[in-house]
Amino acid sequence: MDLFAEQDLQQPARVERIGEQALVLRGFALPRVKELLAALDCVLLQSPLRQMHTPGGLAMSARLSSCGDLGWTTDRHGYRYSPLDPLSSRPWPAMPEAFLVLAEAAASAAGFSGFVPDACLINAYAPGAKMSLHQDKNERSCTAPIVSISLGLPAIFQFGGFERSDPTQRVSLFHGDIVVWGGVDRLRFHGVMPIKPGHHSLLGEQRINITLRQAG
Ligand code: MD6
Ligand code: FE
Repeated sequence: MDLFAEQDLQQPARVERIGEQALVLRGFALPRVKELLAALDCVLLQSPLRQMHTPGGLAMSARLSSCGDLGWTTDRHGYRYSPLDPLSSRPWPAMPEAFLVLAEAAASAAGFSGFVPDACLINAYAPGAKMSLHQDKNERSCTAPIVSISLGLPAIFQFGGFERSDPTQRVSLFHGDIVVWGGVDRLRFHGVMPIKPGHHSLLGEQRINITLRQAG
């Protein structure tokens, strides 16, 4: 495993294994946070964060946006990837180079080489917002890795099994941490506990999660 992969500071990332093919790379994004946030601002000017509803009609508590060739949306008609932002009926903003470079480096540090994401989902959580246990299965491949970047306020991530009722591990995720998982772990149930109130020096009262995927 290349623990030094393209980090600015040539130091090994602190790695925690949470599954056979699931790793937390502590602080992996820290050297790139400035570029990430600048790129994120640019994306969100074009496709702003918005409230979405589950097919069952429930409002999601995190606000969402996307960038890349495909963006993830949900409404009364179901969950899906779409090349167009339903708010603007225009293509989603292009995937920023900074996202691509960091995601490839993180995937490769976690043992998944050649990761070229075509979809990027952005979740923004205010204190109290959460993500219920779910599986990500709208992507064409159910083994390709997902790279998940955490920014801002900390979260308690729940990482479960292959049934919703399976026990979950609770993993704290902090500003700059990256989770990468794929292969045999890819269809595990997972979620985010309600975000605790707090203030982050760069992001204020929110947590941002950026997930990069090969969806198409
Ligand atoms: C979040 N993440 O961390 C929600 N899904 O806010 C996810 O739902 C997720 O982090 C698939 C793979 C990685 C993830
Ligand atoms: Fe997910």
